[in-house]
Amino acid sequence: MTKQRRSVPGVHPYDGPAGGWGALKATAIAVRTQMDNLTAPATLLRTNQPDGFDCPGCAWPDKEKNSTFQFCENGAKAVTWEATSKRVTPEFLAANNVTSLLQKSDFELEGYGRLTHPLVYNKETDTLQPVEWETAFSRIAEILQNVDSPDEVEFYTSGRASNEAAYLFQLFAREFGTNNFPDCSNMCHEATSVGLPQSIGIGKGTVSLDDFDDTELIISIGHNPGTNHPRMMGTLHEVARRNVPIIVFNPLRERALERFADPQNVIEMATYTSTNIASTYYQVKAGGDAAALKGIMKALLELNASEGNLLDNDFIAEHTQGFEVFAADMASTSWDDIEKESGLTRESLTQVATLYAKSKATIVTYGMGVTQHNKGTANVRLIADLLLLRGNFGKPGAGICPLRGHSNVQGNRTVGITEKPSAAFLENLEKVFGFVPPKEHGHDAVKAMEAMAEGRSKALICLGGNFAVALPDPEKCFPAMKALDLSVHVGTKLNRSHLLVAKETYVFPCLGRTELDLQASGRQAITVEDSMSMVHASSGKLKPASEFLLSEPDIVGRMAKATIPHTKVPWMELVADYSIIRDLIEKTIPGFDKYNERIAIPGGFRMPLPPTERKWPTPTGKAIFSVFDGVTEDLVVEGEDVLRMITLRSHDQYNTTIYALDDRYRGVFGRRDILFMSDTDLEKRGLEHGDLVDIETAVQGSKLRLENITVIAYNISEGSVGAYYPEANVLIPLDYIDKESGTPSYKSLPVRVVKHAVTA
Ligand SMILES: Nc1nc2c(c(=O)[nH]1)N[C@H]1C(S)=C(S)[C@@H](COP(=O)(O)OP(=O)(O)OC[C@H]3O[C@@H](n4cnc5c(=O)[nH]c(N)nc54)[C@H](O)[C@@H]3O)O[C@H]1N2
Ligand SMILES: Nc1nc2c(c(=O)[nH]1)N[C@H]1C(S)=C(S)[C@@H](COP(=O)(O)OP(=O)(O)OC[C@H]3O[C@@H](n4cnc5c(=O)[nH]c(N)nc54)[C@H](O)[C@@H]3O)O[C@H]1N2
Ligand SMILES: [Mo]
Repeated sequence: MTKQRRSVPGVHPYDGPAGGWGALKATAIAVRTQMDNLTAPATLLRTNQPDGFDCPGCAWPDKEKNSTFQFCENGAKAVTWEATSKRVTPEFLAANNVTSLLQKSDFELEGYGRLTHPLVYNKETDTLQPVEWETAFSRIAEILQNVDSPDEVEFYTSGRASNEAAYLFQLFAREFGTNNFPDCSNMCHEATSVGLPQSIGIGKGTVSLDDFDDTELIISIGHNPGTNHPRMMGTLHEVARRNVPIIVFNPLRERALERFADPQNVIEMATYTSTNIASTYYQVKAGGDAAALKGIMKALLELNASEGNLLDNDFIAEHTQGFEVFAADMASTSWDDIEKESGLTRESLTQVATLYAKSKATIVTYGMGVTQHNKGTANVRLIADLLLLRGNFGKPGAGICPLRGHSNVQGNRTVGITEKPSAAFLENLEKVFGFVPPKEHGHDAVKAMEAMAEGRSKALICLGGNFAVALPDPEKCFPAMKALDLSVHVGTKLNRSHLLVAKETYVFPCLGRTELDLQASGRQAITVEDSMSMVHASSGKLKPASEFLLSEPDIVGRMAKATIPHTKVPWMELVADYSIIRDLIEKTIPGFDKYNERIAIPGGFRMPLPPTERKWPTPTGKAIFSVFDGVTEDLVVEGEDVLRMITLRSHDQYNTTIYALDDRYRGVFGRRDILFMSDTDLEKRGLEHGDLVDIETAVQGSKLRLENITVIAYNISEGSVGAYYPEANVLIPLDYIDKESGTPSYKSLPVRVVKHAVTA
């Protein structure tokens, strides 16, 4: 029986499947509002084509590089957003000072369009104004040369940067003398980068797209592909149509995981039908996955004890260690604790174990719902444990599939963007370039911001991104940005981090993926690595948004050349021809043999993934079972009224970039000031659908609050609530992190929700 509810402006239940005609319509709108009608079709058709550019939307790979255009609504939004005909001109910036721009929303700021000129902040007029590139570089060099220690400078990377730009950026920082590399990965899949090597020896996924053709079971935990990896929906759709079970663990009912109409499927489009995706949907509690995973494994061990032969004993004996201790921990974990913490019954978890025991090849896919918790790293190891029990590595149709974020975030790591470089890599740099790189590990994202807030770091150089808005706790981060001596931002569009100006601030506009990159040796291609470790070339064709733009490698190269007086790196030669950068990557990083030759092949090549050959680059050469202590992933806060808040991406956003104010599949339109809550939790608090509420952080010592939010009834697990990122970041303390990986726990903040006190 559906409940009679009051109507709330902008909230209308969405009953259709995800995808379908709605997705086509949304694409048409994205094109119409951002681009010139003549260039748009040709541009979109070049997305992910052999001679085209890699889609900046996400890191999901492409089935066949020579195939027809793979349709994706949110990829189209990412492309049209970059290829927009709107511009932020010097006249616009003269007429709108920084203080007034800071009053605008993130949505409005990026909506003004592409940056056209290199800019410097003028304190007197409080405006950003054009500056000559070389003037800017020499002033930046002067400031950087005068810091007390290179470790007072932070080098931030957002995962859109190409391998070539990222490699030059790390070379710049390391020759300058620091390993301070805060990056977006520190807020994203760091738990994977830290946890997986401990289990299987490498911090990357092990599946390829072909594995989805052979798999017999998919377990999907904590990711929302309908919005964030829409091209994955094509794959899941195919798998579901083969009647392969897809078991979902997610506190929210995400429509695309329930039902999807593939816009490439002519019959579904013509008949308005769709395909069910999840075979079973478990609405786990936010932060309850460790308990759920332990429950599945405990049940599997119990079934194995009674029925026998349900584990891959040969695999466990030959390839792993630590099984006995692991099994003892499962035995001593109580079903009561598992049920309470996961919100799921023993019966349900045993059903999953039964299906898992039947499957000869299983893939586990996961995203931010797993990594962004206090024990995110331990969660990732639990997923590896589950797969190890039945030998689900190194055979067709099986493996682990972390869904990466930014389109080249994985590549950035591979080419050296890490605050914890290996000794071998540093030795290679020294051998090839002849400078001595710093050995001491540097700052990750949270540590960098803490150092800035405490005045230990004085300068910040950002290769893309929106650092201060992406991190939690703006109350701490925003003043820290303003206290810097210098901030430099390389970006395509204006955002809040650019406007939180330091004593001196420069904003540099760069070429985007879609644009033609011409250097002294001719048209350049860049390379990226997708979620499945495929490295391939990308090259844009569009006329750049302005004649003053430089490419990212060019900006980094010139800044480095100006800053490091006796540099050992021939920066301008590298900028003139990116294939020389690739040669240097090949010389200093394993796995890039014949780099230039192999990217000439459409589709590129795969980076080495030893676990796919059942080789385990761990200290002992074996895959390792680990023990998750207890069942709780996050800080325990006493009190019946404490809820777990998830921060979410809407369908119309790319991280801090808000394309529009709708979240179609969740039935929210034209607004983002929403809190999703279950009927039971509304009732418990005497609240009604549509009430105004205030949210208070329930972490001890914190007074963070977010007021005037509209709470709406939603199909979300009891005890969990959801709000939009980045607005809800005001509630998350900066040090509320997974200690092992440093990742902020954006996905299960303890909060209290009270009715908004109306002041007269
Ligand atoms: N269009 C678009 N594409 C994107 C992005 C974007 O913002 N927009 N961002 C890119 C980036 S950087 C990233 S990292 C990825 C992010 O892609 P996702 O990993 O899909 O990220 P989120 O939107 O944060 O969604 C997390 C999902 O986890 C669920 N969840 C939350 N808490 C829990 C929990 O405790 N347990 C479980 N099981 N589930 C939970 C939420 O309900 C939600 O469905 O997408 C990339 N692609
Ligand atoms: N509460 C909460 N907070 C979160 C998350 C969450 O789930 N919840 N997710 C976290 C995650 S997973 C991530 S990855 C971070 C994202 O953190 P970031 O990567 O720092 O943020 P983005 O919003 O992706 O950055 C957007 C900006 O990038 C610039 N840009 C776009 N394209 C290009 C380009 O081609 N080159 C350059 N140089 N610049 C470009 C534009 O100027 C744009 O304004 O946020 C994190 N923050
Ligand atoms: Mo991310």
